[in-house]
Amino acid sequence: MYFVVILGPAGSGKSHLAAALADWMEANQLDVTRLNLDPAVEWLPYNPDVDVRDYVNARKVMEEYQLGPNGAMIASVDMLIKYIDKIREDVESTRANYVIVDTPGQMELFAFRETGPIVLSKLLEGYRSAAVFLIDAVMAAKPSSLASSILLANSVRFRLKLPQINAVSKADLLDRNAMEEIERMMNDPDYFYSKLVEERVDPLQAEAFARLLDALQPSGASLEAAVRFVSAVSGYGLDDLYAAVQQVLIGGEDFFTEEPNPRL
Ligand SMILES: Nc1nc2c(ncn2[C@@H]2O[C@H](COP(=O)(O)OP(=O)(O)O)[C@@H](O)[C@H]2O)c(=O)[nH]1
Ligand SMILES: [Mg+2]
Repeated sequence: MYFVVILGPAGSGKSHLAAALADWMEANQLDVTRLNLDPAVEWLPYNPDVDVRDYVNARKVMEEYQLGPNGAMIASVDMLIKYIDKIREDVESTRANYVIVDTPGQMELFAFRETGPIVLSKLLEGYRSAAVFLIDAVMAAKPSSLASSILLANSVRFRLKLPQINAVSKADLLDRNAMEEIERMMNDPDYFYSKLVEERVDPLQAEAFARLLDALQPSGASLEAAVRFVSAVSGYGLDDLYAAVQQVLIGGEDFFTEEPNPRL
């Protein structure tokens, strides 16, 4: 069993991508389980095979403990710890080759608190897994918001410690030029710096960011340096994304360290 964990800020398209990727994989004769890990979601664009809401439902937690939406979400993720072994058993009993994991809409309440990463590591323990972090096309189109999205992507990676593929979602909203521009910024820190300064970001901060980007992105043609574009609406890039995921899963966790960045 292999796990593909879909991550990204609220509204970045995690649930829709989980649905589209699972459908794409099934259309290519792969066996997929859809796991919804969001206790607060009201509606999903797919039918989950395993659903945490069967164990913990944020709406009920809200009513029962008289909490607001954020409090209920925090309490719900905390409660998931109690059920994660059962959820794991439910997933294992599906005997699928791949598990697509759709994570809570409110990523900050999941990835950056104490219990979210514990829930995830208990779920994934002993299995090969890859994370896909989504950057919303709307956020990627502007240099300063692309920079903050990249910082966020790296923060999540620090927290969850999974091999991570970063992908720009909703690519159907971008034309070819916009994609090339994003690709160029992400692959060329000096160019990114100049675009940030053009946008009136403090040059010292822009320079610090460019250096960080340079240090964080493995050099050359490595898998992780490549930006991917995907669309759940048009299906654009699903084949590339699957290929990248596959490479991570087959290469295992050593994959990213095969070509260490000579600057580090
Ligand atoms: N244009 C476009 N919109 C999308 C795409 N994927 C998701 N959306 C929209 O983005 C919004 C948030 O999507 P959702 O999957 O719920 O995001 P999540 O909170 O990260 O799970 C919804 O209104 C979707 O219709 C896409 O590939 N293209
Ligand atoms: Mg969602």
